[in-house]
Amino acid sequence: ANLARILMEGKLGGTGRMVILPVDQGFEHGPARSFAPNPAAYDPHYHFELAIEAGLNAYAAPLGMIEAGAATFAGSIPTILKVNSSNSLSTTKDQAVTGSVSDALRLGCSAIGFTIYPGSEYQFEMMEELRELAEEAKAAGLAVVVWSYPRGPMLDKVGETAFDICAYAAHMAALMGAHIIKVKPPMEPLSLDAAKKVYIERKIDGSDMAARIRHIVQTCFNGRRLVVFSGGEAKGTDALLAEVKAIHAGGGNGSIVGRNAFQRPKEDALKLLASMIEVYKSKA
Ligand code: FBP
Repeated sequence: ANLARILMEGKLGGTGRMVILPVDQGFEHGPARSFAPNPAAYDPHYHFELAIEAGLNAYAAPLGMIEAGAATFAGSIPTILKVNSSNSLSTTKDQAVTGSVSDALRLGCSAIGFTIYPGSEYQFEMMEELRELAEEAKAAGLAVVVWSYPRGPMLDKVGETAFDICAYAAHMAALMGAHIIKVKPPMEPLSLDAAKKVYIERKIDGSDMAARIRHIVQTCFNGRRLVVFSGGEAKGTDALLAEVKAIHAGGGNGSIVGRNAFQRPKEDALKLLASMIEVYKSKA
């Protein structure tokens, strides 16, 4: 029922497509780097309002952000409690558990969100933490959203988003029982070295973004699990919409876009989100 709530909410409700607003960048990257471009975004209420006004499917954030808006916005939009977090002062590729299933239930959330870093020195601990939290969340009727971001000593910056590595990470999230899988947009690597350590031979088409997305969908149990793609650093509207069109054409389920939405003035963000929704509503 909670997964259905996310899928039925907002302007894309019932289409199988989703746009979600994630705001954990204050934790992951720091407050000024995240919110100084649009200071209204320091206020947790701003993000609830943005997601609600834009007609999004859900809003995802760490405990403090959800708590700060829960009393005012309870029941207005499905929320995803991000239950682990990293920060840019850390030198390790790991995250701390910063929320619980009982927090999610107390705050009326529809899902928990959890990051794994396949490839990191801490990947197995992260996966074990996810296993426990996902079991508890599912027993309580909550959906499980997994941010699966490859990183660690084997991978350089290019390898982290190489499409077969990205597909590998998405598949592991599906194997861990995620209902919604979140990965970065898959790229054709310029350097194959990092990727080759994992896959000796590529037998799949990665010629363009839609083909790469199609492969990610394939690895998410041939579309039996939902997969959404993050927005990344702030970029121009045209570049973002081109990516969204490729996600749609490749059969991806949608976007989970933070900085590209909350770092611009609200009116611009609402326009951008409306255009993204139009793409996902159109015939693929
Ligand atoms: P953006 O759309 O701002 O990229 O948000 C997506 C996201 O997954 C956030 O939830 C998270 O804070 C951030 O990207 C992490 O990115 P990275 O690990 O590359 O710093």
